[in-house]
Amino acid sequence: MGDYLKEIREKVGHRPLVIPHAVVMVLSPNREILFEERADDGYYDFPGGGIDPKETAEEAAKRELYEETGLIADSLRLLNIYSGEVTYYKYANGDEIYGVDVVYVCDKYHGELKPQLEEVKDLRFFHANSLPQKLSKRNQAIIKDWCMELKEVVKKFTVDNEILDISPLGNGHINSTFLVRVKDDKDYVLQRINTNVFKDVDLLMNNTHSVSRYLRHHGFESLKVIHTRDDQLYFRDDTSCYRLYLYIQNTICYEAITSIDLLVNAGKAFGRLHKALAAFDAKDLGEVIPNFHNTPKRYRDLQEAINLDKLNRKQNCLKEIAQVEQFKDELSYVVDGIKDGSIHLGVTHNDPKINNVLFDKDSGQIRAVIDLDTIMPGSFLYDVGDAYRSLFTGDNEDSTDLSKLVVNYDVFENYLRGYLSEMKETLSPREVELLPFSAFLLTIECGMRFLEDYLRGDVYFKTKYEEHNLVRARTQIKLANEIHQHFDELKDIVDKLMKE
Ligand code: ADP
Ligand code: GN1
Ligand code: MG
Repeated sequence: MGDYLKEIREKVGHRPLVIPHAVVMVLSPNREILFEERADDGYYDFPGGGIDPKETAEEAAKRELYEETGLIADSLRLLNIYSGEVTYYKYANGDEIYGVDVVYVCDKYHGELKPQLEEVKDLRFFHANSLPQKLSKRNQAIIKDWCMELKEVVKKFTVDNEILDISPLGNGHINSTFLVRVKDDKDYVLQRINTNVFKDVDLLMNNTHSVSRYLRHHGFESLKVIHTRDDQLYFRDDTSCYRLYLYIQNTICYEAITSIDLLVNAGKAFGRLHKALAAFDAKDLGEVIPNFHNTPKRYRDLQEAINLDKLNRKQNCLKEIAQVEQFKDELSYVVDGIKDGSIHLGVTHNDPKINNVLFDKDSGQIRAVIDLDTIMPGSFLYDVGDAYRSLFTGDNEDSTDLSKLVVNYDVFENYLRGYLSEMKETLSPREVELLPFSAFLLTIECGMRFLEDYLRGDVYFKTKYEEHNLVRARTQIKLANEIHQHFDELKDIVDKLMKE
């Protein structure tokens, strides 16, 4: 608190004051938003503070930004001014305020991020789809207005009706996803494509567009790409690439599944997808992320990150590195099988995580498999294995209680029952043999990927806190160990289902 305010507080105590503030929303080049975790009450706030006498709002914004974060703003743009009820705040020390808050957006700045220790516990950039929970009403309103600025982007697409609302949607780890509500028409999904992950956006969009169109022509509900006004599959501005889909209405998306029917249906959906795509000409598909599920290559990438140890984080994960190490000779079974022909090279989804499947809100039936970004030539085992990784993980991907990461035999059996009902005749003997192993392989691979990203400084997956990727690596490595110890039980289930 500045001296000016301190003096006033000494005279009036805690009673509500109307105070002008200058606030700055700092954006990273990836459009992540800078928040400070307040040292007093743990709420997440934008840098900013009270405007001093004689100071302009803009001067105060720059001063506060520098004091609290060490950053120097090169330019500020006014987002909005907030006042009234929405700005009410009661500080941990009991002081009450109503603000008149002048909020700027800053995407050009320099300097090194350094939190001011008395007021700021932590400083971090957050993605729109993984914002901190503890946000004041005013900060929620600021985010809402900032999302609404995407209106200009939506207008580049063939959408004619008035845009009512734009808000973050879902929990994806890669793209930034927004629900766009429109007057008297269907909703849309706007995505800012993560070009750090998807370097070739033309190739990405051609894949997504051609696969989704193919699936729709073969009777499946699928993503519908909305074209731009100049008939492109995506819109590119100075910094970002955006695409627009129709929102698939009346659906629900789960982070974890409990009902048996949903499981059988999910397995069936991926079996059907594999079958449907068997006739799709794979030469029409580009390899969006080369070596995406090449586990031995993932292992080598991890070794490289360990050797570089760019941020000195290796010391925090020696145990996890050693755990991965013990499996290094088993990582090439699937790539070897593809090479020697004992395993098919099909067209696969490659990211069959359960939140990439939409279920009908009323009937619970599968409606659509979404997130078609990684559709590429691959092994069926990649999808089966990764589906298990995601199902066994449930909503514990971020859990620090590792005892929750266990093999669930009912999940294994019922998903596979659905999958095999479509694919039993197609799978080769080696593929059937490796079904339990695939669950292990994709889980350890995912653990290695989180660990690699932790060591490289969180450059791939969106994170919410410093050790997020390490926590995720731990859950996956624990689960991989569990699966590895229960191959016999899982094999018995496969044998039983193959005889059904
Ligand atoms: P990411 O690659 O970041 O995982 P997704 O394409 O999976 O991005 O989208 C993130 C989330 O947004 C999904 O898990 C789902 O909840 C929701 N979503 C995406 N597209 C649609 C759509 N067309 N209809 C309904 N919900 C969608
Ligand atoms: C990512 O995009 P999303 O959240 O559906 C990742 C998957 C990982 C998963 C782990 C393109 O999936 O490969 O298994 O996180 N997708 C990409 O949760 O890398
Ligand atoms: Mg997704």
